[in-house]
This record gives sequence, C-alpha cells and structure tokens, in this order.
Amino acid sequence: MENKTNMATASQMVFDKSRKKESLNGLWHYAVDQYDTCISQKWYEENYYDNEGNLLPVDYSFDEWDKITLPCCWNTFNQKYLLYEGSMVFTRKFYFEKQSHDEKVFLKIGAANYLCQVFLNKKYIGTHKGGSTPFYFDITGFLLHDNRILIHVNNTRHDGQVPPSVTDWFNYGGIYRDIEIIRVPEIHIKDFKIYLEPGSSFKKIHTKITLSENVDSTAVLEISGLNIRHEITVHNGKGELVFEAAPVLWSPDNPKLYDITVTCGNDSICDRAGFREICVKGMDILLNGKPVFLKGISCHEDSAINGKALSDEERIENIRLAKELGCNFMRLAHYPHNEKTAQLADELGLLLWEEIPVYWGVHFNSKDTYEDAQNQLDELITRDFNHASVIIWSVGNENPDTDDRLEFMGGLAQHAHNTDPTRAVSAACLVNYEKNAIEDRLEEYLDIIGLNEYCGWYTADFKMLPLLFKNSSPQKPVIISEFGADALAGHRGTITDKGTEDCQAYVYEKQIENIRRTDYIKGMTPWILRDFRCPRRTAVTQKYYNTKGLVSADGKRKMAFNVLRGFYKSI
Ligand code: GCB
Repeated sequence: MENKTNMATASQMVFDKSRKKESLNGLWHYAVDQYDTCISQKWYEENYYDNEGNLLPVDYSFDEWDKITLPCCWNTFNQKYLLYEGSMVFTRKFYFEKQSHDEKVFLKIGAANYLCQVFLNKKYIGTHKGGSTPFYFDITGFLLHDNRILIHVNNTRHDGQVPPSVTDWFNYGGIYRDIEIIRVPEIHIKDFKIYLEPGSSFKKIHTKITLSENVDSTAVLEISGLNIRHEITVHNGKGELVFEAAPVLWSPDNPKLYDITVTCGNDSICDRAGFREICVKGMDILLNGKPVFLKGISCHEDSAINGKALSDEERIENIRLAKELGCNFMRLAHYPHNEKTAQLADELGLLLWEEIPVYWGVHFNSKDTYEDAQNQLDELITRDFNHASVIIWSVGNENPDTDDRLEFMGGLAQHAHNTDPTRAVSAACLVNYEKNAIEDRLEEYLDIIGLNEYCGWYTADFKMLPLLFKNSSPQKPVIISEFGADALAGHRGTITDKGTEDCQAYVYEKQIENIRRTDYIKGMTPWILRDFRCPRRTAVTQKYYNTKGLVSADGKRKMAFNVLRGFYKSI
C-alpha cells in the first residue's frame, strides 16, 4: 500500500556530511504487519477514544511490542524472520528540544528496503521507495517535546520496482542504515560539490553551492592544505566558482584528501575530498592523465551475520581483502552500498564502480519504473559526488538488448553524463551469443563497456573465450565486469569437478590467460570477493549461498584468491 503524496526524492536531499546528528538508532518496538493494517487502519493516529471519550479497542500496543535494535535487517536480527517478506512497523519515542528560532530539522534514513512510510506524532510525513539510497524529510513543523515516530517498511518484491522481483541476491528487509535527526539553519547549504575541473591540466578546481532558498548571499570556501580562501557570490540560491589550484592528485597509491570548509550566512559545512581526473581517451582509461588498468573485484553488501547492515569492521575487512588481492578497484554490485564504503575507499585508496539495481528484466517500458531508477541514480550521485574514489556510474547489469531497454538505459546514461561531468558511465553488458562477440547497442551511450562473461562456467567450453575476444572490435575500453565459478571452500577435486576450489582456480587461470593478451581490456572485476546469501542457490554445496566468492562467507580464502592475487601482483 503506497501513499503517493510527499514522495522523498533526490531533490529533497540535504548536504549532511559534517553536520552534527542526533541518532535515533537503537531500541525500537516492532511488529510484523503482514496485511498492512497499520496503514489501512491508521494505527499511527492512535485513536484510543471515541468522541464521547469511550475507550476503543485497538489492534496494537506500540510500547509493549518486542524490541529490535535498528538499523538492522530483520532477516538476520532473528532467525524466525529469515525468509519474511512483507511489512514491519517500527516505533519509538524521543524527546526533542528546539535550540534556536532559526532552525530546520530533517529526518534522515540512510536506507530502508524498499517502500518506507514515515509518521510522526500521528501525522503522515512522507514515503520513499528504493532500497539502497538515503532520504530526508523536513519534520520541523511536526516535532513536539515528546515525540512518537512510526516507520512502516515493506520489502515485497514487485516487477515494476528497481530491482525487479527476481535477482541473484537476497532481498533483506528493514531499516538497515542510520536513522538520524539533523538540525540546520533555516537557510542552509543544501548541496555542495567540489571537483578537479576536467581538462584543466589538473590546475583548476570547480565548486558549486546550492542554498535551500533562492536568496543572494556570499559563501566562503577554504581549503587549508592549499592555502585557499575564496568568496563565492551566491545569486538566487546558487553559487559557482572555478579557480586555479595545485592540489596533490588523489590516486590509490597516494589517496591525498583535503579538508574543506564552506560558510554561508549562519551555516557552515566541512568535507574531506580528493582531487583526481578520470577520463577515457581512445582505448585507454586515464587516471590523472596516465593509463590505468583497473585491477578489481566485485563485491556485494552482504554478511552472514548482519545481512546488508555490515558492521564497520566487516566493511573494512572487505577493503583489506581487496588490497591483499592487489586490487586498485572494486565494483560495488548491484545497488548503492553504504556511503561509508566510499569514505573508506577515499581514505585507503581504492577506485570504485557504483551501480543502481537496474538488473536483468526491469520493466523497461514503464515510465514509473524509469522515474524510480533515475531517482535512485540521482540520490546516489548526490550522495557520493565528492568522493574521489568513485570513478564510474553503472546504469545496470545484464539487460537484454531490446529497444525499450536501449531507451531506458540510454536515458539513464545520458542523465548520468549530464549530472556529472567528472566520471565515466558504464553498464555490465551481456555477450552477443549469436555472434559470440562484444556487441550491444547501449555501447553508444557508455564511456566504458562492462562485459559479463562466464566462459568456463555457464558457457562450459573455454574454446569460446579466445574467439569472443578475437571476434570483437570494441570502440571503447572494456572492463570484464564479471567472470567466475562456484566453489565450496575446502571442497577439492579435479579441474572439471564443478563446485570445487580446483575448478574455480582453473577458471581464473584460463580467464586471466585470455584477458592478459587482449589489448582493449582495461580492467576486470571478477565475480566475486565473498560468498553471499542467495535464495536461488539450493545445491548441497551452496545452501542458499552464491559460492563464487574468492573467500567464503566465514572468511576462508579459496585457491582462486591466490591465482588472482598472483596476476594482480605481476602487473
Ligand atoms: C551474473 C549476475 C550476478 C550473478 C552471477 C552468478 O551474471 O550479474 O548478479 O550473481 O551472474 O553467479 O550467476
């Protein structure tokens, strides 16, 4: 049941990186709401009495319900909800003290899968759809001293959604990223972008500021590490400046970040950003003007213990494993991961491919589905724009080459280009099996062609692979965005025994042998760093996990880990 009024979209987002936040994480009361009774019966209005003051029966007891610690995925919170799909209601109370007259207050939810409706003090606040991006509501006029907040989340899979109902990963439910209250001055900095101006020989920085109101003002930008202080004229709520600078360039080898402050009127924000240029020239991907080979690995946001709500340690461990492999690049598949991953990648030096879940058979002929996908893309770009580590926006994964799909994904690619001039746009495309060639009409809209091919696995015969690479003459650099093979950690056999470490390692050896000698391949992100939960995988060696990880869900390295590591260390 979806309320279509006050849908939170990217345009409601607020720059919040350095802002002081009051957390609403922690213990909430919750109940499974299989029939969406909370919405149909308006539980959130808390009508305990009729007009004459007689007590009415109600079907809820908010403050006696069991407790859950948010954020989390309900599936991993309690084994009894492992396979639950549907709605849950969460509620808690909190106190709020107004601190100044010049104050606006936003509620931020880092992510809730998929449809989320928020109510505060008996009133409807708004709805968000899309399971992996943050959303914000202005709750200033709704807050009291003693508050009750109620959040209804539904993770039912539907084909009109992004992603559609069948994917190759687990559909976790819940509010699984931070829930926060953010106070800002009435007129505040709503958006702030900073980047190295493309094509300026690394000598110019470009910055854009958007205020919450269409007012005239002056902002001051300071980058202490560069001795920079500039005034920026803000007209009708917008300010923009391009200025000379000589920053030390950010790269995986030298992830140099600068502290940045912007002050405007009563508002002040900070950010920590690196400056780098990524571009495609001919058949090369250039990082800071030099050709780079993207030594990558794909990664889901999934842990056996916490589902998608990875702990900081789990997040760091994934980056550490990628570094151990010798990676300079990671594909965050197949949806926006927590922003903390991009922050860590900035700090630790790892290039990122970020993606929206336009996966397999999305409803390419639906306007609503397109709007949902584009909004998720906008929310992701707005959230991560200032992260130097992010170099590629991927507009989808393995979508059949039809006219509707071309219009849908071509539109998304153009939109990404128009919104962000500082990154490459890609998508993980399929092999054209009729021709055994890399050929997809979407290529025209992309800067880099991503290619998923499973030679040695779904296409069992390796003979196809050299022919595939030979038959193709792409006009743009190619990243092999997936190849791989299932292997149960510790399960050994011959190289043709499916599901063994030996077979997986052999697939990696053969793939590397062919990739190594193909000039137009400028990067790879094999599938995948870690085994991940997957309802479609029922074999006894899988047990509802996709076991193509180089590392098992509980951290055991498989033989192929060293094969890939050996290759990456050799180049
Ligand atoms: C793919 C998909 C990925 C799957 C993988 C597999 O091509 O892009 O989401 O998990 O294959 O293991 O089959």
